[in-house]
Amino acid sequence: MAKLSPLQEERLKYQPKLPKSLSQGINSLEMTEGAATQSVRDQEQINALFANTYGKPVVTFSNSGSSKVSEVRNVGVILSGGQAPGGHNVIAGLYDALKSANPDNKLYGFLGGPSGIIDGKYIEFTDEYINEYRNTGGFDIIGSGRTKLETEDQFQESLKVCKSLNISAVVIIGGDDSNTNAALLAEWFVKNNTGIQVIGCPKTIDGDLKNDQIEISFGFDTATKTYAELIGNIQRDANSAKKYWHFIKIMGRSASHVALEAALQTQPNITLISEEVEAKQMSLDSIVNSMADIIAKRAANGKNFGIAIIPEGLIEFIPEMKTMIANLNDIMAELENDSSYIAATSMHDKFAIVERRLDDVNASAFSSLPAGIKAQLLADRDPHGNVQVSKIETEKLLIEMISSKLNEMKSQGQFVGKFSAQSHFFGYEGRCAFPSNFDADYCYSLGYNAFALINNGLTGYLSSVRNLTKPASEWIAGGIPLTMMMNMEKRHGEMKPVIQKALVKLDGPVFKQLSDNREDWAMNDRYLFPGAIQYFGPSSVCDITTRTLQLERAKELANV
Ligand code: FBP
Repeated sequence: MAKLSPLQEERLKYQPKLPKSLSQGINSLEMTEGAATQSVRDQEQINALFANTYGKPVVTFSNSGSSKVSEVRNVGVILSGGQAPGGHNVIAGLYDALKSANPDNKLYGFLGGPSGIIDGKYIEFTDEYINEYRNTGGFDIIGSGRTKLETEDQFQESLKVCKSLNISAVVIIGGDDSNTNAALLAEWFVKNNTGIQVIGCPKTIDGDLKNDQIEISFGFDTATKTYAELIGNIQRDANSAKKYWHFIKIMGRSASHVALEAALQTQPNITLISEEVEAKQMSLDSIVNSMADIIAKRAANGKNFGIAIIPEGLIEFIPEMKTMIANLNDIMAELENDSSYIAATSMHDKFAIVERRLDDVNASAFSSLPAGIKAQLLADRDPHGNVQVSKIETEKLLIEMISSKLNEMKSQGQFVGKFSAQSHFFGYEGRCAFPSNFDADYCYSLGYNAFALINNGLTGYLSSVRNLTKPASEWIAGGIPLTMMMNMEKRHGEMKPVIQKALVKLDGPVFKQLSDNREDWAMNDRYLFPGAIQYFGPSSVCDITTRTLQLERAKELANV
């Protein structure tokens, strides 16, 4: 084993907690089925596309008290999409459950994401191999990737690989797009009588894969605590030097859950929430004006500093930008094979081709942007057809526009103080952090539970562990059908079945906490300094969950 840091050494010894039902024996679980389910929208289309896996019931596990014999099974596992703290523990939980069910069971890890199952690149896990990765961050145990599993050829290749390893179940650990892949593969395996099961696990730091049965995706807890630590540190710096405005863009591809949670943990002066921008139809100019207004008011109070939080996905929620990007996505799908676009050597020429094809109003929104942002908008889409928002420097765009606005205000005789800004992007800093105790326990339970679903013969299900604000022993383990979370959306210019993203609810308790306080936080510095994640020490600091989970669960529990 390579030389380890002292924290690594200690974390390897941590034994993650399990829900009581799972800790009493994987072979003695009793499964209770709820009523038949429906997809969140577009029921007819989703039912037609998933004829074999649609409408299945939600299931929960309890301990039956009597142990059954478990047949020998080989299982394959895939890590898919962006890294999220705790992925290694999902695999460790899955491995421990599988070996405890029957020591002859085998777990194979497909390498480099979904492409591993197509190309037949894998490893077989052993105790020695797994043990090194317990309670560590990252996905380096087998690597990850964003290959989209959707074509007949890919499914055929996956089947060949599974047959060659005698694999009867595949676990896909991923976000909304990757679990859409899981649903498609599950349906194809049933339709073709392969006998191979597919189970998903809810991963993403973005926190947007959630519903009544999935209270939170794993990784959100650790990533938001990591960003909150960094924001707190910057707030101290800003409050010490009193000379900079810090514009901090926070990861989260689409929904603003991460920015909102980090804001509740730190109480910065300004927090933009993309969902609110869209609901209030705020244009880019109106966002700039309202931010410039706060900056000028603080300057009038002698405060030429502050903290502004910007969600990564903002640009796609600003109405004129959203319409333009939707138009642009369709055009980019066509331009992939357009010889004049491919041959254009300068960005200037590419912009001209794109502007000619965009509808008039979208062309003018596109051309109003600085060249750097335009180039970022034309960059390759991810394999699911999404703009790669992590590469769009909205924080810099806002600084530039606010700076001009403040100059304009100054020229009209208004006092605006001195505006000097620093930009930051927090994303990769949090995706591979050592999982918090919460994520370490939650992930281990999700993996363990994934095997329980397999052992009970299910396919097309997402591993679900609920009741998460209670101690782990009271968590409820079960599964929900993947089709229950699906609807039809446009991808790469075509309508496709996809898992619906959960956006920030503007009438929910989490956003309310921000909106009730933000005027106060804007002018009076109410900064909180959360500090680093603690792994050892009093439970009041080591085992706390996120504000999001606490507020959402408090509302749900009050409604029961
Ligand atoms: P997943 O949805 O796959 O979990 O990815 C989340 C995320 O971290 C987003 O927050 C971010 O926009 C994206 O991945 C960046 O991905 P990449 O590093 O592949 O560009």
